Amino acid sequence: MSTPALRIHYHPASYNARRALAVAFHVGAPVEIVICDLMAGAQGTPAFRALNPNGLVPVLEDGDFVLWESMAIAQYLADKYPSSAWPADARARADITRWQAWDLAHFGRAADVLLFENRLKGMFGLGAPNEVAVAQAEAAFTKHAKVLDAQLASRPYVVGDAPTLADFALAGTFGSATYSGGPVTGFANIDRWYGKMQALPAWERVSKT
Ligand SMILES: N[C@@H](CCC(=O)N[C@@H](CS)C(=O)NCC(=O)O)C(=O)O
Repeated sequence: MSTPALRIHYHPASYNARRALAVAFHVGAPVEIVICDLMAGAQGTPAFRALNPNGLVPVLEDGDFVLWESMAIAQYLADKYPSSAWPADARARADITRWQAWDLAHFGRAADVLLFENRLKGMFGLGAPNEVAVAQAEAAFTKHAKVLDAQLASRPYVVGDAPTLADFALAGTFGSATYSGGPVTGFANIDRWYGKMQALPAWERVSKT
């Protein structure tokens, strides 16, 4: 019997999809990429909504197992294809999960407001950015980036000496904030770390996918 296909529904404009795909490449998961054309509304079709009722990418299919949410996909692939990106040690895993949770609750929330206000509104004809929302998100992003910058002052990656799922999650968010014109400058440790993340073969491969 042949191994069921491992498919990731992806769009290059989605930083959530890109960070999940970067983990797939980094851990060596043999993923087949299925482009979900967000610009043409493919995420709204009944076939796609049967996979993800939220109508969002990324979605992973592993045979009859369907998984959405980029962090869950990254973790599933990292469990399936073991590597230093998801060490077996309980404390290391808790530390990685801490930063993923922090991204979802704080850092990524601020970055998502900037993405919506500064980029997506213009792209989809939704009007001018709300200046109050932008100012609040910039202040929140700066506050959180200081925390990340301090964490990276004494270590090359967020949790130790090698890139982990925490780095892939946070670098995705940081890249999104850069694209949105967020307040990303002035963080020397983040700059050094983000440069190393961008130079990873998996990250480079995603930037061409
Ligand atoms: N929390 C989700 C967010 C997924 C998400 O927001 N995907 C966006 C692209 S970054 C999307 O598919 N947007 C399509 C739409 O809003 O119609 C994850 O981490 O996977």
